[in-house]
Amino acid sequence: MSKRALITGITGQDGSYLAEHLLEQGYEVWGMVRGQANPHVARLRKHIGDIHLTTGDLLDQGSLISAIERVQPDEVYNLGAISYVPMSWQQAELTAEVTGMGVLRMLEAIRVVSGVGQSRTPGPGQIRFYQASSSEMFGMVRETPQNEKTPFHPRSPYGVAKAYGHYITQNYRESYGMFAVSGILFNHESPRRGAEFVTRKVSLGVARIKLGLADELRMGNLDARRDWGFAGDYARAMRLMLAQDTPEDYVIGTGQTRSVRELVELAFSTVGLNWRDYVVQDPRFTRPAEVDLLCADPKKAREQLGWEPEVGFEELVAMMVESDLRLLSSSSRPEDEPLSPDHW
Ligand code: NAP
Ligand code: F7E
Repeated sequence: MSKRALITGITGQDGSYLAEHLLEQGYEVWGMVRGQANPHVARLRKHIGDIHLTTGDLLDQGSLISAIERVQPDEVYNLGAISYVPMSWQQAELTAEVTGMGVLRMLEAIRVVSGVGQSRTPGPGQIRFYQASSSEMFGMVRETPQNEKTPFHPRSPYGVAKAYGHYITQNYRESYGMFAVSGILFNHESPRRGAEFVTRKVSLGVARIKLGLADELRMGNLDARRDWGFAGDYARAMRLMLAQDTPEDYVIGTGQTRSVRELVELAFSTVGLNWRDYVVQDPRFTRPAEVDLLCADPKKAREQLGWEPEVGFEELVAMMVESDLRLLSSSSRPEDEPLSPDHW
């Protein structure tokens, strides 16, 4: 019998890679999608055919219970979130509801449908739960590199909401014996990354300039440092966490940190241009509070999961720039089509 997985956030970057990976592993894959005529669903169907869909919204407890009742999953991957950090200052309450409270709602849906409570603990065939936690929880870091024991100091409403999701996941594991794990993932990118995030903004910007469609790229803080990996590698880690005998939390990252300046320099150099001729610093893209430095210590994942990233930073940046050059050169792209994450 193949395993059945339910993925929230399946229309996002990670949802697509995880769905592909689980299909390769022989899973029956279900995605939870929200909204009426959500345009992201058509894109998903076009690229990943062999999935089942059910409706639900992390803001709506009843819809999550219905989704779990309908799908009867072996595993739930909770990837749904408002994930763009700057938006979390503009819509802090919504971010808390979706990114934070949404985790509690999904855990409750699993608990209620499974009939788990203080007097009844989960059995061997219980639903396993993965929470998409984030290195943004480390925020103003207390130590470098960051591991599973590093204390949190989130710097945005997004980071605070993710910290709540992390702790409530741990709490349901400890309170009810649920198989619930929190994957603390550092930044991971791909040609499917949303255009608002810095790597994709840069790869699209470089491609536009190279093709003569733009003559500058406006950026925020070039000094911030991140541990950037490839999203496809991180999807493998999610499944491995749920395949262990006991539920534990894991840090997933490459262990290398680069500045936004290094990212920009490398991306321009892949097309033979000097970034200094095109990049303009614009205070509109700086944040009320910044996370200056992130760098993972993925030792536990390496030793216990056998997980290693396969795509390095240089390969990742080249992959993204080449993909955007092809995308922008494509004659089939209508002139008025927005350059959004819709372009996979
Ligand atoms: P993403 O591309 O922004 O995708 C977010 C997904 O959440 C979309 O599928 C979106 O669906 C869904 N969503 C938004 N509001 C929802 C709601 N109210 N109910 C249900 N679903 C909702 O994010 P990603 O990069 O794939 O990241 C996946 C998860 O990992 C997120 O939780 C993110 O916070 C976390 N994470 C990401 C990174 C990273 O570097 N990528 C690192 C650490 C953690 P619609 O199509 O309906 O909008
Ligand atoms: O910013 C700096 C910016 O928006 C990275 C999400 O997936 O990863 C992501 O969050 C850095 C920041 O990602 C621009 O100030 C400079 O220091 O790509 P980003 P993020 O905020 O790190 C974590 C792990 C998540 O969990 C999140 O969901 O780049 N930066 N100039 C800029 N960033 C953007 N977006 N745009 C700029 O122009």
